[in-house]
Amino acid sequence: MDRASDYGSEGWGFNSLRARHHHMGHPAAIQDLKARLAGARAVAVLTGAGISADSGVPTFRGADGLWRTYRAEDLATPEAFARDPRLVWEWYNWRRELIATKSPNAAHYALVDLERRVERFWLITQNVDGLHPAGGAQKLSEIHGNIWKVRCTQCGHVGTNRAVPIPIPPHCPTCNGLLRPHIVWFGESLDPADLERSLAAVRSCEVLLIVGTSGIVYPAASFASLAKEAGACVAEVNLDPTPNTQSVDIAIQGRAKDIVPELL
Ligand code: BJW
Ligand code: ZN
Repeated sequence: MDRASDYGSEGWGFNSLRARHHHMGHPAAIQDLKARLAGARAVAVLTGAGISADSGVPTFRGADGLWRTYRAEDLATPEAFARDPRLVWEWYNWRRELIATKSPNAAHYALVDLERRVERFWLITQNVDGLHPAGGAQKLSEIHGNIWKVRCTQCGHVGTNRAVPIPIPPHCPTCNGLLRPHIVWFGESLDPADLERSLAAVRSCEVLLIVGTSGIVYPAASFASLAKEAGACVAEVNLDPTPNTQSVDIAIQGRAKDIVPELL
């Protein structure tokens, strides 16, 4: 048996190319995605904590995601805040202090380049750290809110507050009510306008690029399949496999700050 028939020359090339697209930062996958992004007139991007991990911000479900002994699921709920607003604010003060020292990285900046290059572009971020806007992103929805914004539990007033640490408990400048972070906690609805804008982008894009999210928190977790159903090419950049990895068209394993700039 000669070498060609050994491997089955026909199927081998195709299958290996598809398989390679699921391998670690392989040049073929990067080139394929790069070409698709260059040719696309409508691009949507979904980011999660992984893109900010490269700026030194801990992820939620990583080993460094714990504060004291609490998980995000224990603190990021309206029930936790009602029970112990001081505890929840102490957690946010810890994170505000940490995030205040961090800056956008090459991946955040590369996405700003993409925003300027693509005719119809929308960035959907689950991150509340504000590093996308800090890097210059303009066409974006921060669907889980922003850690530098506060909202009054009495009158609903929303304001920016960059105090680090914020005096606990913080009070509303207009009605003196208790302030809470302007962040979407588990069991709370996303802002309807943000959600609409994001769904429209996901349903009408040619390419959906998903960067650094574990893909388990809804509704963002449904965006990959929505885009796929609408006929988009769906690509994922992540350090590790996720529930999306097997179903996306292009999966690239690697660090956001290394891979995303290479896509432009
Ligand atoms: C790298 C990297 C590097 C690392 N480079 N990559 C059952 C079914 C369906 C839905 C539900 C359900 N049970 C409950 C729900 C609803 C719930 C939900 O989805 N729960 C799931 C856990 C199951 N969702 C909600 O409640 C949402 N609201 C809603 O659905 O309203 C309607 C409704 C209400 C009630 C019931 C049902 C429906 C609201 C969700 C709000 C989430 N908010 C949080 C907390 C904010 C607190 C704060 O930040 O202060 O937002 S949760 C937390 O997770 C945070 C994040 O934005 C979000 C996503 O996490 P992310 O970004 O993916 O981070 P990680 O850490 O999970 O992953 C990091 C990834 O990066 C990893 O994959 C790494 O490999 C990778 N990585 N380094 C590239 N260098
Ligand atoms: Zn108020």
